Amino acid sequence: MKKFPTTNKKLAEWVNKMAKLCQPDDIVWIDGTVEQRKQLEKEALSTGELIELNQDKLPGCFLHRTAPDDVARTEHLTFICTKIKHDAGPNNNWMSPAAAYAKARVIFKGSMSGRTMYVIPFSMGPVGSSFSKIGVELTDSRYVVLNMNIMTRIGNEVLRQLEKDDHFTKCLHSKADLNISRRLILHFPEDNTIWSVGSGYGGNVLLGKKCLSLRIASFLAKKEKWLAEHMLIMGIEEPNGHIEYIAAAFPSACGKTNLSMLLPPEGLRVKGYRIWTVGDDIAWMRVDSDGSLWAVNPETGFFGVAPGTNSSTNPNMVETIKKNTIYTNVLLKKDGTVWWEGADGEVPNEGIDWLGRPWKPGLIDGQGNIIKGANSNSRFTAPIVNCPGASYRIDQHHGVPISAIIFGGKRAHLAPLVYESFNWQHGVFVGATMASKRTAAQVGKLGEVRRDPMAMFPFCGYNMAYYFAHWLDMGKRMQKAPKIFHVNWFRRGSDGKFLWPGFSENLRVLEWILQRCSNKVGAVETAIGYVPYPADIDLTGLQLDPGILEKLLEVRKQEWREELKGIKGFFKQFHKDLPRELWDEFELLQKRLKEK
Ligand code: OXD
Ligand code: MN
Repeated sequence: MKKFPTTNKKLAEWVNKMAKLCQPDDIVWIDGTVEQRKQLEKEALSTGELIELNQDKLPGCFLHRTAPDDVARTEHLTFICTKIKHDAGPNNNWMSPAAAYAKARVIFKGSMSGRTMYVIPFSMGPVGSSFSKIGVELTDSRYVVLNMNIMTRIGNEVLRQLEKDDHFTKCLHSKADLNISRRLILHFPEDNTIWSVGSGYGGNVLLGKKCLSLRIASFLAKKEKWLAEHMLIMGIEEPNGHIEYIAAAFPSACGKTNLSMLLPPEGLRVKGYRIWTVGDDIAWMRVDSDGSLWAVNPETGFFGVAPGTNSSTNPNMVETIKKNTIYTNVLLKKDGTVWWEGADGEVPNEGIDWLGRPWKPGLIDGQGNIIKGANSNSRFTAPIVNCPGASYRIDQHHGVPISAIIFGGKRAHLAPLVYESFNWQHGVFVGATMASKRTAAQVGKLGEVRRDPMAMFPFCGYNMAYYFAHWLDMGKRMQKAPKIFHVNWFRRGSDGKFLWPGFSENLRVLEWILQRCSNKVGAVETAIGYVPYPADIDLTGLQLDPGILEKLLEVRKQEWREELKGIKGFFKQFHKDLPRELWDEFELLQKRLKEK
């Protein structure tokens, strides 16, 4: 056996076994040092995996281009492989573990020949915290190593931890030939194993992120009685200096990142609010000895959507991505900086598009569509410590206490700007019936409304009916459960235009939510939950036409009666597994909607 820098026999044996399968020319252990990172960057520049950007304007920044058909998560090629199909549920594609291993083994076989296999020990969550989980990713991609270096805690400190604790998620990734017909993202929750092959897109290959921190973690969380959620975590510092923390779930590319780092609008800034970002995508939450829910962000970086990011939508992100950032599939400008649709400044008059072709504004493809400079799901990977609003509690082993949980989606009509659930059980119903428009973060038809309970539909690593039951159970474990709210920044008027300006103005809604949490304001009881009195939303400094707030807060019973049909159809696919409590909530809502 080759000499490895670990005393963990299980780890060494597994690395050897996978190397035998993939046949790399060499095996390199990632130690987390700056020297090793710099060496890998140098190699990636020489192979073309990375392109160096203008180091005066964007120090430590690089550009990467993926294969043209490898730009988003491929949910149809993503599988949960449990022994019993029913355990994966109607929400997942399923393959038996034996069939999945056999199918992927053929693709992995010899896939790393002529390449190096990198061994990345990583910790999701602060190393040694009781929240944290360790994984080891084997990959033949330097891009993956360099991204994991931003997104997670990696290297020797994790290896040392593995000498004390033998549990880790076995993550195997190979680009293979990047062929979509030989691409598979396989999860084996019962073996604590992930196999991903044939892709180089972050969501499919940074295995600590969606694969471990959501799909595998949700499975573990049910067993161990905690929550692994697709949620941002943010601290709202109130004018008196006290910080309240909230967690919020929105489907992919619906604004979690922007909300998690908003800057207060002028009218509220004078009151003294500040926002502290703990995380923008994933929350791991546990009930602590005080009976409340505490959360950590298991990641250390942002893998954010570039298009639309600018100084008015997200000024803190614009600051964050000025250094030590890896850009993927954006436009390369002549001066060695980058651009995307909706970026700051003028549209450049020339550049190299995300496919590596010369580009200028106004180019049209064969079907008459505008050719974009950046892919709609182009991304940046940036360290959270770069963020001017990064919370000082990011590394705390204990996390932060959560006062409110917010669910939301993009709904053009149905959902009002904000409403509060009646209690935890009703809140679980609100989360379980979430729906949103499909975005560019996943391959598929853009714009169609799809049900996305708790924004976890693509990420729940087991039967979602059991997941709902787990949420109901978690409510019973807490003495001080967070209140649950629903928001919709995307309601449109009869002219088709958004009624609410969104972005930093959303703090006005968060302020109401916090006031509800501390029982400072009353609310209107409606069929769907508690809705604000218009006067309780502080609109200072915001030019909103008279009557618009009332329109935003309106509960239109006829639309909700229509919605009941969609909810019923969705629930029915879980048959008798769906917790009775959710059918009870359905019937209560139906009854309330019948009343005048
Ligand atoms: C993400 C996603 O990248 O949800 O966070 O797709
Ligand atoms: Mn996400």
